[in-house]
Amino acid sequence: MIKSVIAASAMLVASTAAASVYNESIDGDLSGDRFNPTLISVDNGLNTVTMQVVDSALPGGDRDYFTFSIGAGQSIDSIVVTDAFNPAGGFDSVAFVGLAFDSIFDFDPDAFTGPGLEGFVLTDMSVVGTESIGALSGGLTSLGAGDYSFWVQQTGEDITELSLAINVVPSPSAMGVLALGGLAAVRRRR
Ligand SMILES: [Ca+2]
Ligand SMILES: [Ca+2]
Repeated sequence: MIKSVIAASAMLVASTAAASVYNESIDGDLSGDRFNPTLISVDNGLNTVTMQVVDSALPGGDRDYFTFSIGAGQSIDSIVVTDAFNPAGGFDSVAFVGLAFDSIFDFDPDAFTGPGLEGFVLTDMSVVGTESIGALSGGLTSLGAGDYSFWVQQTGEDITELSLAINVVPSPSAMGVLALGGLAAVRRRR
């Protein structure tokens, strides 16, 4: 029975998979309205969001906002900018990525002031491929149940295409409850 509990736990971990949960080239442009971000759904595993932004300082520019919820028993253990490049082949591949612990973004992107911005990264090559959860969250290493919103923009005239990979895992407490539940079941059956 202990073996089967361990096997069940291993399956839980193994069931986590990488998935593209939103890609603007397929799913359309993400919202530019910070009070109405595009709602996406994430699940355990690697959730990849791919978008393009350009020139938010001008009327024809494009900001992207999206939001999602992390459920009870889940947490985010890493956020990585997996790619950032200029599709036109220009040099400017650096965009701004900010995070709020909310389903909207109170922070005003034009005045660059206001509450709600927990942290941000600029997608230069020193950031691409590296763990950014701390920079985005004000130093946290794990983000638990709640609402989260991302704000992505580019203040240059070249398009930046970038991908974010958000890794969602069963939270340690949920794993503990699962294991304890399994052990309790073992004990009951003896
Ligand atoms: Ca976009
Ligand atoms: Ca947009």
